Amino acid sequence: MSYDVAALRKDFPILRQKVHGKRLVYLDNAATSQKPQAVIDRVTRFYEQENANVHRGVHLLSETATKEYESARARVARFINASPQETIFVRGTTEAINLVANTFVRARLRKGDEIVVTQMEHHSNIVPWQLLCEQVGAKLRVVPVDDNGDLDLAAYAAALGPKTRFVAVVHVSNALGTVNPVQRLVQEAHAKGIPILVDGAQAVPHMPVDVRALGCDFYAFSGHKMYGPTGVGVLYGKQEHLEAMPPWMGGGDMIRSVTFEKSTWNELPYKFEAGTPNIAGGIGLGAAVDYLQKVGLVAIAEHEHRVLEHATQQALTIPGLRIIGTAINKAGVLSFTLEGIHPHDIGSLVDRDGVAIRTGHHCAQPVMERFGVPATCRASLGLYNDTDDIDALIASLHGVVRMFA
Ligand code: C6P
Repeated sequence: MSYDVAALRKDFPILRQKVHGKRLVYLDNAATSQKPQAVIDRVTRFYEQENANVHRGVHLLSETATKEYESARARVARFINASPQETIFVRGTTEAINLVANTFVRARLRKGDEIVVTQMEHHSNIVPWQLLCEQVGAKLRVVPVDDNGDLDLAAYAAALGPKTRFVAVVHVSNALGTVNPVQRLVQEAHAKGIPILVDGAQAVPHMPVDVRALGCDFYAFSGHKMYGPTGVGVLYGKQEHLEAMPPWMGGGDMIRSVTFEKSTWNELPYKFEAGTPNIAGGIGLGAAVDYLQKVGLVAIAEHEHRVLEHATQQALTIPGLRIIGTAINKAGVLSFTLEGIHPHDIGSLVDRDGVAIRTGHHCAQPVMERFGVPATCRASLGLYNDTDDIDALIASLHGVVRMFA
């Protein structure tokens, strides 16, 4: 069956609204995606009919909530080819990375050691490592990107040395759209005995992800960028690592027994889930995964690729437009500047035409510096965007250029 974007758009009630009297053209999916009716309904049904705390009660509602929450976890686990024990519900990518920094990596990092990251990381995959390095006296080593926004693979191989204790790389760059050759990066790190975390925030909504095929030790992503609720995300970790890691946050649910002398920890994945979790969020994420699987990740990837190609061709018709990030293997991100016009002005002007894009440094200041710009405009695609959305953006940008001419 061919990809029916018009039908898919109808699944997203927010897209029916007008913005400043114009059809909403939502091109800020890398920041957060919109939610299909199926996810909205699932969260509503939980609160209307199933709401109770999980893993605690013997009453029917609590049993139902627990069953639904754990069923969601199992479906999310299958979605990335992991086991439920290896699928830890967290608040999002940021929390997942901080968890790994403060448990697995903290335990093995000593003064003078190194953590390798890349120049295209989101702040969430820089700052937790920086904080840890400062506390321990370790160093961050940064692998550069070239003028297209591709990772310098020779520099990556060279950065993995005897002092490297950990690698943290982004799967898909939120600022450039570059898709990194993660499987290769994992193999090269493992060949030197170095564990590796992959930040998959911008990959999971756009392409099939199989954590076992990738071979990575940890994989982090956020529910809200993959058509699920905010406040829920996933840390995948290899079971052997998670078993060996100390807990991070202490509280209810993560313990087996507590005395003032000593506490013992719950089994996986609960050891890392202290306190009442985001139950509605987890159940909503399960519905988002069901939705994504129904549409099909391969079909979504192909569709978004076609729309990105159209966007790239059309963007080049605009005088003074420079695309930031021209890697050969790109996901649906078009970052650009317009000569002599500040990105914030562009963002505000296209908004008047109903077009939502993000402007700024996209929480990736080092990569902005690499390209010599303080900020860019960024159009980022979702499964419901079509070439009409792109044409609306392009027409609006032509208007901006005319206004400033
Ligand atoms: N990027 C963007 O507009 P959280 O906030 O924890 O859900 O995700 C953080 C994060 C981590 N890694 C990457 C590659 C990301 O893109 C993001 C979030 C958004 O690009 C908001 S800054």
